[in-house]
Amino acid sequence: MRALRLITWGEPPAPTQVDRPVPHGQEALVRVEATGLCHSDLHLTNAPEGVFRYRLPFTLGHEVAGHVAALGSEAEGGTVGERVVLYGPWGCGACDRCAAGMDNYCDRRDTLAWSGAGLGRDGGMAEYVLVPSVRYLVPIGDLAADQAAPLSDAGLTSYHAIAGLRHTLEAGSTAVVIGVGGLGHLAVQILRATTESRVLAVDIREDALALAYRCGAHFGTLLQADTGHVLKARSGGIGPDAVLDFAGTTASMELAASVLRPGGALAVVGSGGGHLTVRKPGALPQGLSLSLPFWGSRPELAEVIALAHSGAIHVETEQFPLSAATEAFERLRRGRVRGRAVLVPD
Ligand code: FEH
Ligand code: ZN
Ligand code: ZN
Repeated sequence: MRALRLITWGEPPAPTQVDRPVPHGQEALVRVEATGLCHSDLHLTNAPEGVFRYRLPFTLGHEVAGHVAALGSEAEGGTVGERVVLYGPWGCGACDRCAAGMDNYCDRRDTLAWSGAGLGRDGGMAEYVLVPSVRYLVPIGDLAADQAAPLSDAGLTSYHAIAGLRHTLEAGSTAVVIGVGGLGHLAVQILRATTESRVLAVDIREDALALAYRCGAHFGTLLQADTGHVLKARSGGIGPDAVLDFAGTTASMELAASVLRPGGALAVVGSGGGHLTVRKPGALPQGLSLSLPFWGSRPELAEVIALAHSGAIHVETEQFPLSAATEAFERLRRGRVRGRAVLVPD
């Protein structure tokens, strides 16, 4: 079968022919229908040796939807033909966190040479993907694959980040989304669907602000010198109750800290490599809650899929055939993807 594999650190992934996997024991084999492309895939393919603890080679793709093609003899549940999305974080499978479906916060993560499908283990930028257990599969019913796949990472990560600051999102509150890309545009929709907050969006691109409005943002503004004043004014002059930073740069974090209301919450989701100084006494708002959310739990993924089934969230996607993955990577690298890029095996 065809697979896009990371073979050498620092080199682009290579289209490769590999044997179609055969599931044994509790494993399940999924026929891939769509796999989302994530900024983490860019980080992976740019990284020199030693940045990630993963063993090469492996197939990329950690945001995967398809249908069950075969089951190992000891698979507990699962049905051949069932349409599913992969719960992407794969932990040790034995600690309390993994037992609770929170592989994203596995207690033994630092001992593992992988983070999940396409992250040290073979992923879904291929015709088939082998999954260690059906517990990593979430049914999607008749949801389109290009909708379901991004929900397993972009959607789940946004949903989990919002869950961590929901305590600030009461009626009359204001939430700011910095960065309206693959994750941010879903965060806007999830906020509108699950809170009564006023939602303000910030981005550097006009077309991203247009997407934010289509997703239900009450207001959008380009990132510029007076953005802090604009956001404060748009949040009753007292500042937003919560900021979701999908950029994660020093500028975005400092903007968030400069506008947040005392007792507010900042979730830094983007891996922009920025930093924020925490000092007391210091410039950060009193009572600030800071979170660095990572992916989400399996139960949360089922909740995201249910939200999509309810029609509350829709993923803006740009589809590419798997054979055009190089173009998709380049478009993402240049910030020229609207919403989420999705690769479809051709
Ligand atoms: C995965 C592995 C490592 C870093 C970041 C990620 C995210 O893309 C998962 O959402
Ligand atoms: Zn990702
Ligand atoms: Zn674990």
